[in-house]
Amino acid sequence: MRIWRRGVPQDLSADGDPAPPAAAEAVPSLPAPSDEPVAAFDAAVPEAEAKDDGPHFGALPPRTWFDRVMGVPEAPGTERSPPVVAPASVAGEERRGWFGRLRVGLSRSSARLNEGINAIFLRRRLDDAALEELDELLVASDMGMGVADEVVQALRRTRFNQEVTPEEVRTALAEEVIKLVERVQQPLRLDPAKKPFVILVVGVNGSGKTTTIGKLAKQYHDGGHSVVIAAGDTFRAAAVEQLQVWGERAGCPVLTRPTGSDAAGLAYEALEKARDEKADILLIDTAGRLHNKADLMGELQKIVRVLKKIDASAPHAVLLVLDATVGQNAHAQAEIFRDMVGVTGIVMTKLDGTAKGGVLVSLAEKYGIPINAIGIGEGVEDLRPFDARAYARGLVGLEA
Ligand SMILES: Nc1nc2c(ncn2[C@@H]2O[C@H](COP(=O)(O)OP(=O)(O)O)[C@@H](O)[C@H]2O)c(=O)[nH]1
Ligand SMILES: [Mg+2]
Repeated sequence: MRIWRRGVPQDLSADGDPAPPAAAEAVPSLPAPSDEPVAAFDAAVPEAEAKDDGPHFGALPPRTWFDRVMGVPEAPGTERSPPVVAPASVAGEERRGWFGRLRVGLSRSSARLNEGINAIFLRRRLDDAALEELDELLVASDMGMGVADEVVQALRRTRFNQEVTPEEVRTALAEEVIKLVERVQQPLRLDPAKKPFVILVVGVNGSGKTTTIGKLAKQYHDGGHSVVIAAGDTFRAAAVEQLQVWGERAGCPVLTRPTGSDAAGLAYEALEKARDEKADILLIDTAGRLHNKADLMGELQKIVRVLKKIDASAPHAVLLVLDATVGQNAHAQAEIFRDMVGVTGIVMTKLDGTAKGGVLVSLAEKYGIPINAIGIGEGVEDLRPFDARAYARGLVGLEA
């Protein structure tokens, strides 16, 4: 195994004494959302990962239901994130400050909702027909029937047969969304008693696992924690290279093995190494796509098993990374990974690239799994703890 530190490969055995870890009491979780930009980080993420689908172990079998849920493309290498372009109405908006950027990020979702709300409620009484149209709009926006019914009932109770403005409907909608998603607002909390605090990152291919690990590593490192990264997606060469670049930027060692190696073996060595070095945090990347569900489950469960041989309480967090652009497919993914390996929290990525940002609401309602953080872009500052109010107001296009 090789360990990469600031891009320089070193043999683990010849690594000498590690630097003492930073004070453990600093920054127990991701920084709270604020309008202050996080440490400047302007470099773009390399495109290699998006282009190179990496080697596969033999030919892929025909697509199955599992493949569709897991986002396996018709032909390898065809999956793409949609381009991140804000609609013209907000394109000029200053992209500074987290709340502003969140609002811009969610603008595809809010534009779709608002067009619908405006069309229904401009100079119109709140009658049965209008409420029915609103219900349909909300269900179509991926928010789920629960929130649709709540909003419709709340408006029926308070405003039936009165004139309502689109603005009032938006505000009522935001309040209902806040109520629903507040329950899952829960930052990823580190436990300083667990050293290292082991974070296993799972999710389908392309959901944003590697990028999220890079962002977390940089934020934790900048917050004074010592971080070790295990490049556990040994299925794709590009994933390893991508993590090495992130590790170099974050100033964190990245443990790697050649493509096709046993990921559980790597995870085991990484935990031993992180322990020896008295690292605060170990982040473990995983492959998102294997030949089938049994292979994927086998690999993830093996990783968990070997970690427990060293620390029976590890992994201390299992983060499921979900791509918001897949819409309702996120539900099936949540179910699969929850049943396969257990999930302690969700990171929802790419809320900036989709009109389906409402899926977070139905996910919260249906599964109640904590949402630890959301991603609204590819830069390190684009990952923050989930804030129910900011999200809800951004989703309907209101100021935070
Ligand atoms: N727009 C946007 N792109 C993201 C976000 N998170 C990840 N990505 C991009 O999604 C693509 C796949 O991410 P990657 O981390 O390689 O996914 P993995 O296969 O799960 O490890 C990359 O091009 C990332 O830059 C996000 O929050 N917003
Ligand atoms: Mg990856």
